[in-house]
Parts: sequence; structure tokens; C-alpha cells
Amino acid sequence: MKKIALITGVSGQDGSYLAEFLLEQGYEVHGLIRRHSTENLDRLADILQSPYHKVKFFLHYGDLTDSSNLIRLVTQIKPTEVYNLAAQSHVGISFEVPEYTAEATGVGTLKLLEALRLYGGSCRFYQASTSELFGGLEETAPQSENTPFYPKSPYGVAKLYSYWITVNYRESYQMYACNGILFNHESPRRGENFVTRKITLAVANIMAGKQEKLSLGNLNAKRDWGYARDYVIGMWKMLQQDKAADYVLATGETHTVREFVEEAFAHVGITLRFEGSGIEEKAYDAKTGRLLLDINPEFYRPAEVELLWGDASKAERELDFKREVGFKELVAMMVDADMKKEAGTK
Ligand code: NAP
Ligand code: F7E
Repeated sequence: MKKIALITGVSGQDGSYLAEFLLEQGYEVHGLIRRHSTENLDRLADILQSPYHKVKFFLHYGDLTDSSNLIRLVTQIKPTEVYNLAAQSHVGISFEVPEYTAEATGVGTLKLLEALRLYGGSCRFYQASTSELFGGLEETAPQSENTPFYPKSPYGVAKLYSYWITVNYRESYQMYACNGILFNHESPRRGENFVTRKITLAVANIMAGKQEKLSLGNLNAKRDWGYARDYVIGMWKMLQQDKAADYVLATGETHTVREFVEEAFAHVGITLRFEGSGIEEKAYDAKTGRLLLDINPEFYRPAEVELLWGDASKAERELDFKREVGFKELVAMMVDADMKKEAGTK
């Protein structure tokens, strides 16, 4: 049977890696993109310049908030697998745009599932669920498929709706529908306002003399950071099983934001000396005394998820889920990519 994938959020970090991976597996890949006043398809540049473009890879305008568009696309494309990666995915910004986040990140999933149900073909469905569902209660860590949910942001609450509507469509209509409960995963393609990329970009800019210092919010938050490309393979594996189920993907390691900053600067030969605490905390170059990091409360969130630490043993056992890239390698990869980009702009 011809394998035809539809990816919503194809222009995002995960969507671009997943599209590349599925094309390598021989899929015909269709991606949903939104109209922007300036095109934002940078992450898809390699595919768009490859022989796949318009032969095996197709882009369609649409939006998760537009159900008639979704019905039309699903009926036209006749996908065998749908990966719902589209979302207003920034936790901090979800406090600024809670209603839109609910519409796109929450109800958008229902609109897509309804489009698939009305279409009636036998199509497998992946929902991009998240460790933000857990809310990071210390006593529940490490978090697995059995850990209770307690979302702490409009984003988390919207994703909770998507999680349960996916389970509900699986149980009500016997759809093959899975939730991938993914812990943070990063890459050189990570959006620039997520903390890891903000840090690695700042390191590159500071080294190039284009930025004075880095300003962050909560340095104590702990995250389980993996590599995005490893995780999209996990997504695909979830749709290749005999029976649909929900899986956690994580590294099983957790690090503070402070550790990520230390590691990123260490990679370019700078040892940081931290002083003070709370909003008074600062970090200096231990050799020169230059101020490199301070705290700006603007980046604090009204409610914070303090600890994410995942247990992916079910995925390791049932999907043979593997991580090729560890924490130090991930930081090094992201810093190197930003340094290289920076050098290319001179
Ligand atoms: P991302 O880089 O922010 O990409 C989000 C994508 O969704 C972009 O392509 C964006 O399009 C699209 N989008 C946003 N609103 C839309 C709408 N209303 N209609 C159609 N498309 C829309 O996110 P990511 O890091 O790749 O994450 C992929 C998915 O996994 C998201 O659902 C995210 O919430 C979830 N997730 C991510 C992580 C992680 O650590 N990365 C962990 C767990 C779950 P534009 O390019 O037009 O903005
Ligand atoms: O924040 C802290 C911030 O925005 C990580 C999304 O992909 O993963 C991501 O959500 C931590 C938080 O990611 C800054 O308070 C400190 O504790 O990189 P982030 P996130 O909120 O964990 C989950 C799994 C998803 O599902 C989401 O889609 O870092 N932090 N200072 C900061 N965060 C940001 N963004 N900017 C700062 O200046």
C-alpha cells in the first residue's frame, strides 16, 4: 500500500525533521503550512531544493482552526498517516494568548480528528502530546505514562484536551490514534525564543561581539532535554505497531537551565562564575570578570513547571526507542551550529 503522510506543523522544528525522515522511508509527504506575510520555510530549505519537491513532497495552505480546510485537505490527500504537530507551542506565550492557544493547540486537534472521521479512510493518527501535561510535581518524577496530569499553563491545559480527545476517538471510533508524550527535545532548528536556542544563539553572538550578555528567567527549572531527530523516529514507530497506544519519549536525565548555560559557555572555553540568587543572580567569565548573564523577571512565568524528568522505558521496550545524542553532545551541536551560522553572516 502506498504510504501517504500528512504533517501539520511541517514548517516547525519537528515537522521538518519528520518530513525528511518519512521521505527517506519512501513516503509521499504532504505538509500543512500557514500563510505568512514573509515566507518562513527555512527549515524545509533542503527538501524544497531536492528532487522530492512537487514529486513526493507537497505543501498546502491551511490552519488547524479552519475545519472546512482540514476536511477538504484530508479528502483530497487521502493520507494513511497523519502527524498532528501544529500548535501554538510556546508555554510562556500561552499566558499572553490563552484563548488562541486553546483554539489551535486544543480544539484544533478535534477539528482534525473530525475531518479524519468524516473522511472514513483507515488512517493512523499521531498527536504531539507533551510532558507539560504532568506539570512537574516533584513527588511524581520520573514521569511515565501512568503519572497523573496537572498542567500548569494555558498551553498545558490545551494539550490536555488534545490528549483526551485523541484517546476518546481511539476508544469511540476504533481509530488507530496515539499520543506521544514527549519531553523537551531540541536541535539547531529549535525556535529562537525557547531557552536552549536562546542560550546557544547568545553564546555565538557574544563570541562574535554582537551581544553584550544573556538575560534569562528561572535558572532553577529542570528539564529532560533530548535531540529532536531521535524523537521524530519515535513518533513514526508509534504508528507502526499492531495496536495504538500512548508513549513517553524522554532521556531519563534532567538538568537545570543553569547547567545548560554553563555547558554552552564551557563549550567555547568560558568557565562561568555564578554569584547571588533569585533575580540578583549573575554569572561572570571566571577569567576576565566580564558580566555574561543576568536575570530579567520578564522571562518568569505566572506558574512554572519546576521539574521534568521522564521515564521512557515503555517506548524503549515496545518501540526499541533509542537516543543517539546525549546532553553534552546536544549542547555542543547547537552551539557549533549557531557559531557556524554566525561566521557565515560576516
Ligand atoms: P514549533 O517549532 O513551534 O512548530 C509549530 C508548528 O505549528 C509550526 O509549523 C507552526 O507554523 C505550526 N502552527 C502553529 N499554529 C498553527 C495553526 N493554527 N495552524 C496550523 N499550523 C500551526 O514546535 P515543535 O517544537 O516542532 O513541536 C511540534 C509539536 O510538538 C507541537 O505541537 C508542540 O506543542 C509539541 N511538543 C514539542 C516539544 C518540544 O520539546 N519541541 C515537546 C512536546 C510536545 P508556523 O511556522 O506558521 O508558525
Ligand atoms: O523553557 C525556563 C522556562 O520555553 C524551558 C516547548 O517545546 O517543551 C517546551 O516548553 C524552561 C522553563 O520550554 C527563559 O521558565 C528561563 O522552565 O525552552 P522553554 P518549555 O516551557 O519547557 C515542552 C515539553 C513543550 O511541549 C513546549 O511546546 O526554561 N526559562 N529563562 C526560559 N524559557 C524561555 N523560553 N526563555 C527564557 O528566557
